[in-house]
Amino acid sequence: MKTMISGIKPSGQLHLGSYIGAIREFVKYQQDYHILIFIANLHCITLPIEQEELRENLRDCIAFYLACGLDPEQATLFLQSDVKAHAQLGWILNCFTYTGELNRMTQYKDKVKDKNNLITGGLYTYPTLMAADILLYDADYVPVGEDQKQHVELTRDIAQRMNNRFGELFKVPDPLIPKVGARIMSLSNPEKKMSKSEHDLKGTIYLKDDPASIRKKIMSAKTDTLGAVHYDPENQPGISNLLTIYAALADKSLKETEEQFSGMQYGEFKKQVADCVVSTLEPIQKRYDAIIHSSYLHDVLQHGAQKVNQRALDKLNRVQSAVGLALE
Ligand code: ATP
Ligand code: LTN
Repeated sequence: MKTMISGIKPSGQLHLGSYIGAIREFVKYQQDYHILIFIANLHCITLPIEQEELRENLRDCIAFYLACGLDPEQATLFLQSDVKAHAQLGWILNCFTYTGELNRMTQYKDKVKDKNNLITGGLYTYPTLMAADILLYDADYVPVGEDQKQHVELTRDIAQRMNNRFGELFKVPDPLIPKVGARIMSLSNPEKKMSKSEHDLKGTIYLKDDPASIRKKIMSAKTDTLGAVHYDPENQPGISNLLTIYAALADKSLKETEEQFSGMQYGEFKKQVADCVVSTLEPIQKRYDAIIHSSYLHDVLQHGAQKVNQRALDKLNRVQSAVGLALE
């Protein structure tokens, strides 16, 4: 069975983009792959965050993983910082990555551009920690949204570089990007990615939003004056984004979805998209409410970390030894 690994960095509230681009994909794959899904908590402190907020986000993240359908019997779910080898391998990989490579990371460049951000060393070297997350487990595939593709490509470069120098140390992983929904855009500004870090309340559908707010956000989503429901991200980014959301959630192709709504008024189209989002999120929220305060969340994470700890440690030891860090 092939191995897959992915994680979410819950530095804010999870949203429809996190669900469509990531969590839903994890759920789809869990039966057919040996899948490891973690909470990337070490990545959450790369930008300032209050400790109370972070703690709440971690709890939410594991609760949403489960509420969205990840099954701890099939998928291994754990908290990144519970498996100490991530940070340790991250350090080693840091020393085999060039600053020129880190300077090219678009996510980093975007964060630097925002003058409100304090830029830490952690933010800069974040991609090497992500590479460690992946390479520790010899993952074949990394299911991620479009924005993370560049980080997986850097991971491949680091793995190949170290393999060339030290022999076959790491499996070189492939990114796995969803065909539909790899980049859900903001509803209020469809030129920008729906994101938890932008504080774009009107443009972001949070997984915790109640049905009335979801409907309100979708009904007031920015569209255009062309008056035709077409998939044309360049000229009709708002409509194309709504089509993508519907297609992804209804498990249909974009072409089929476009045909389904062709000739419909924008108001009616939006109403149907809203119905689809609400009917997807409502059962998830019910399951979330039922588990959010339970100690089951702890148990799942503890069990997950126990399952992977030794494997991660073995890999770390092998790398340390190959690099010359251990006595013979
Ligand atoms: P954000 O910008 O919201 O902080 P992120 O990409 O930096 O998000 P995560 O929340 O950790 O960080 O992303 C988790 C996964 O969800 C990643 O695979 C990412 O590619 C995917 N993802 C995030 N936002 C979207 C989106 N708007 N559309 C599709 N996939 C997304
Ligand atoms: N960088 C990712 C989260 C993340 C991740 C990973 C995803 C951290 N480590 C390893 C896949 C594999 C993000 O911001 N979305």
